[in-house]
Amino acid sequence: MKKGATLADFLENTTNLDLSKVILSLAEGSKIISNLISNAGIADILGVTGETNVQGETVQKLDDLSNKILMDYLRASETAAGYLSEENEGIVTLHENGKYIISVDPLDGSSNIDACAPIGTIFNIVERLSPAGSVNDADFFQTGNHTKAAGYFIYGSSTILVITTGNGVNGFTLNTENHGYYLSHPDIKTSENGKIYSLNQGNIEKYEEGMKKFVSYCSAIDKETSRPYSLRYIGSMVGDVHRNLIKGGIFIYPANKGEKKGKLRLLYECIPMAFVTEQAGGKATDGNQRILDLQPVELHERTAIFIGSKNLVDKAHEFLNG
Ligand code: P6P
Repeated sequence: MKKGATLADFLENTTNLDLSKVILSLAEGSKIISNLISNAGIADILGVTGETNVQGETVQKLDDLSNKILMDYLRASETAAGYLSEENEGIVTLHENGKYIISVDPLDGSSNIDACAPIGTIFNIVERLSPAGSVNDADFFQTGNHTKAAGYFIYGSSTILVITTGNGVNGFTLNTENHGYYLSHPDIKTSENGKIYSLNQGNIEKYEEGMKKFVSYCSAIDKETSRPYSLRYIGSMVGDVHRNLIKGGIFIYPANKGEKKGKLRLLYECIPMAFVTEQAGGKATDGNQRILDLQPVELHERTAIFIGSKNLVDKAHEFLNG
């Protein structure tokens, strides 16, 4: 489809009406969130609520607001049956006759809000397994291979929706004058190679030996293979993964001595990012298995993740399994 096409036109030509309504509802909610973020300092909604979420993390005011906005817009879509969020302990039934269930990180990287760094909304959409009525946890325990649509809204120097419905990846930029999403990045493909590695090197002493060797490999001087690579780490998964998707590179949040299963959540961070990355020609594993093959058994379970340029993920595996 040509640059400049609207999100609604694109969805009308690439997916079914019910799924389009869910995605357009998320898009409408993202516009409110984008505006709130841009004006946070003025509207006095920076900072924390004073509560902690199910993860034991401090809830930013904008986390809470974003979560409520997305739930309200999805409820209005009438095709969203259920909702799982980083900010909610349990699942929520939105429409008993809805067809789709949505797993969401409403505002990933929110600890960066006060620093004005890129943050984002990550979403994964599958079909419910139960016939109708209230959704149950089992509806959400589907591998990433069952994903019907996945993507993220990155609130950065511009607001961009990066989305896939299983036939490639496209980016839509929010026009801040007429508040429409327009196709700006058709058919995104990520490079098989990259010269950027993204990880919290401050944790290096907590990493297993193979990870330490991979970090040494990335930072060694070797002109033939354009090393040392550049270390770029925002501390916001959406920002780091999006930059690597566009420029090539690898993002890693490994298991470590302090976080036995890594930090990032399988259902609403790693699966959607893995689905997008694979659709763009990249790779995503937990250091061993494909992220999309992992069978979820808990709503907020975590996993290690190695995601981005295929040859960099393979190189990391060589050191992990060396
Ligand atoms: P660390 C943000 O809190 C987040 O969930 C991801 O967006 C980000 O990649 C990661 O945590 C950063 O974690 O431990 O390096 O600060």
